[in-house]
Amino acid sequence: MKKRIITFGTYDLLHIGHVRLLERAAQLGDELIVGVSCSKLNLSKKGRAPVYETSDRMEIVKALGCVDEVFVEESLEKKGQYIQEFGAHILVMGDDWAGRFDQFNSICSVVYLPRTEGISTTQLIGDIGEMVLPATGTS
Ligand code: C2G
Repeated sequence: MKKRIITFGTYDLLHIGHVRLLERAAQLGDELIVGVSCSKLNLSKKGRAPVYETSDRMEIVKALGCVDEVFVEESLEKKGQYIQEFGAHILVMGDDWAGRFDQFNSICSVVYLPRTEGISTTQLIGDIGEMVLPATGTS
């Protein structure tokens, strides 16, 4: 039987931290399924809309060699439903969510993987903003 891994995320402005998380998740089993958070969910989680729309983020994640399937994650509360629907054996999350999804240990294994240090979409947006509009010095 194939071991199915499920993970979730927004994956906006895909960066090396995202790729490393997905590659490590894929190594835990045979098939990797990714729930891509819809823009409305991201707005409620992070207080801003993603740069890329949901369908583009899904297409980008699906194009990665380690990803087998993508679907829209509509709500954080539906995780148990998605795990069962896709027959996932392991739920993988970054350790910024450590402990938050332990209740799903009753239906699958829950694994938190360490995040890649020093990079995030929020930080990238800030860095790009500074490149476009360099901070003006006073000297
Ligand atoms: N990640 C990482 N290293 C980083 C940044 C992100 O390992 N430097 C991981 C996160 O821990 C997460 C995945 O990459 O597992 C996707 O990151 P986000 O797009 O920021 O996901 P998030 O918005 O936290 O969505 O249902 C839960 C949410 O949908 C998770």
